[in-house]
Amino acid sequence: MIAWKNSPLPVLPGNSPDVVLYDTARRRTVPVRTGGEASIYVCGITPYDATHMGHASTYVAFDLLNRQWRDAGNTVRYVQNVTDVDDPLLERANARGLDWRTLALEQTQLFRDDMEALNVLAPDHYIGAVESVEWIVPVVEDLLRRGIAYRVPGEGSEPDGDVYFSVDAAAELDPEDADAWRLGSVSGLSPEQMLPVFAERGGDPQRPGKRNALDPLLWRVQRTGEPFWDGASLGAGRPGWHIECSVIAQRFLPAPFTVQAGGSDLVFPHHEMSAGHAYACSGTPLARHYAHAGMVGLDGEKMSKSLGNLVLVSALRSQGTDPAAIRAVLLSHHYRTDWFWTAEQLTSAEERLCRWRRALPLTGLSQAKQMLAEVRTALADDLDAPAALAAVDAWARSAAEQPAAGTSATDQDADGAALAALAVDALLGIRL
Ligand code: 5CA
Ligand code: ZN
Repeated sequence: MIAWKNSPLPVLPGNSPDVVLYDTARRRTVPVRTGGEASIYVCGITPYDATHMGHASTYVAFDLLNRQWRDAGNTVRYVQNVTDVDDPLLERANARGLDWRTLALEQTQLFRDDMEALNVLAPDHYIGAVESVEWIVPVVEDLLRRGIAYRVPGEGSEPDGDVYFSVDAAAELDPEDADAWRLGSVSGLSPEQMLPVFAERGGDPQRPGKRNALDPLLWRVQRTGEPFWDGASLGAGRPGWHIECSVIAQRFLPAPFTVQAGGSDLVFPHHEMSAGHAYACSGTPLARHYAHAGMVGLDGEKMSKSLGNLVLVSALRSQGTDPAAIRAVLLSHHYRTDWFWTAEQLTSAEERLCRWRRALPLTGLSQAKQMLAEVRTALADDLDAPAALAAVDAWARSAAEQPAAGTSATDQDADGAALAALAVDALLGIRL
């Protein structure tokens, strides 16, 4: 698939320090060592009701990491998927009387437009689940051959032949390997804690014939009325969700890549199982680090397509809201906290951008340099965007109180304005 368009990323004088990041799998903040080559996979949308503030917040969070890495002198490889075939997409398409492909294309385009407006740097590879089916089939065949996957017999309305991943077989692959995947490696949850979450997030613990209730689906054989693909020896069908991201990430990124990312609703089972699949396939961990963004809610509930309590980026844009102000609201919360969207936050963000824009012609070079250094320090500390915004606020106050430029502006002052604008653009993705 094609991604969206990037506006050029400004290059700043000097470099950011290396980032420390909270790693979900280690349950602490760790230095991220990239050796100059960073790589990230951010789980993409299921395109049936595109870009609410929760999605936007997650993509802006990891866009900060992308920008921080680049400013620290890294090359960055960035991959994102689109879950363009899945149960909820098929259900929504049926409800709207649309072909599922039409709905997916329409919503994916809306998402691209929103990402471009929010100034999120585009991934290098933007890959649909549909595009990945032919890569997934041989991987599932191999897992079956090696006894890490198994077929479940049909029962009731379920046909014969769905393929499941054996979490127990995968966990026993190499008892000597300290980096081996075990159930819980990513989420740190016990099986008792996993069970209810698994059932909530697309798993089927009750399916008869499974070896372990937590085994996830790898291949769903064809059902009447559902889309299907040639599965070679697996039979016609479609892939499970976790294997999709696992295979796409392994195909386009090094093994292991630097950071597997997404919202915190993906820690378990999605990232746990994607990591398990990758280790079972390659004997190498999927990623070095796992990073997760907090959940955005509205009126006391998690914002979600299934609940329908959505504030859409596209709806605000069509009402004339400045996308930079939306971005400023998202950045005013630390990426790991859960928070609720309110209209008042948008008003405050608009006022904040006005103050920054008014300060620009007044700043001196040294004030801009100090702001740049403080923003870099804040972002390197687990992407502390609220601290970065506070640094820009302090700069704007000091420029307004002690204007360096004005009636007798010097070249230096013009350089200060240019540097301040570049810093806010390159590091925070906000154009003044
Ligand atoms: N297609 C899968 C990932 S492979 C998926 O979860 N799609 S999604 O459309 O439901 O979500 C897209 C991204 O937004 C995911 O990274 C998800 O974790 C994140 N996300 C979803 N809802 C919220 C929310 N309320 N707050 C923050 N992030 C969210
Ligand atoms: Zn994913």
